[in-house]
Amino acid sequence: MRKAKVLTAVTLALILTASITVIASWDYTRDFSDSLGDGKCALGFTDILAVGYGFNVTHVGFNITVTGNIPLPSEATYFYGVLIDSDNDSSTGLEHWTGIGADYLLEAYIDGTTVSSPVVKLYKYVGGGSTWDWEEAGSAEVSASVYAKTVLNDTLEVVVGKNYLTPLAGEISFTVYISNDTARCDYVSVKPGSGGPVPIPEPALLVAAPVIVVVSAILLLFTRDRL
Ligand SMILES: [Ca+2]
Ligand SMILES: [Ca+2]
Repeated sequence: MRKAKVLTAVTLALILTASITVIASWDYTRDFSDSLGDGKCALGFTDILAVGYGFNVTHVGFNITVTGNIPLPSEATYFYGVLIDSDNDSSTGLEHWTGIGADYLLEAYIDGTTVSSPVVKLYKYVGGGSTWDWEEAGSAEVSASVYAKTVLNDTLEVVVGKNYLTPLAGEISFTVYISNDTARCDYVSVKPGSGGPVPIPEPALLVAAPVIVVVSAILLLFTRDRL
């Protein structure tokens, strides 16, 4: 009987643990539009039409919708970056000219080698505030994908694990850009006065809650077994 109770507790724990793994949909989303035709590079897929932001319990995602189709692979190298002011403090991180203090850079790129999906990495700012100095932040649970937003226009989605953005305020600002080796093609900044900042929950509390449920369930079953 005791063995059966333990097995039940483990099974319950596995079920509850599975419920807090990554999910594909977002709990919160916001969309921000951008002008058509204001891109500084010649190709349509470097002109941003809209930027999307979303989060769920574990991850944060940014969508970049462009004019036309994003080529995979691309003949030239293009960067799709998100500068993230994770503490929503413009005096920390890179003092970016869009007015945010970027603590992290989530950047994807396409070139002649990116056949199935863009390559994406998370970088932490390590400079003194005015120089472009970044250090790669491990795996950071990042991913990037391209999908057809409409028949004509593609969207590139980049995702990062929320726990890798520290310190993390209750709100964040960010700047999305597309660039190549020689020019900044287009950008959108979401910050105070420009549609932002946007909310983001503290990750520790959200992750801790289901864990507490699992531990409580196990303790309850063991306690009942002894009664
Ligand atoms: Ca644009
Ligand atoms: Ca900052």
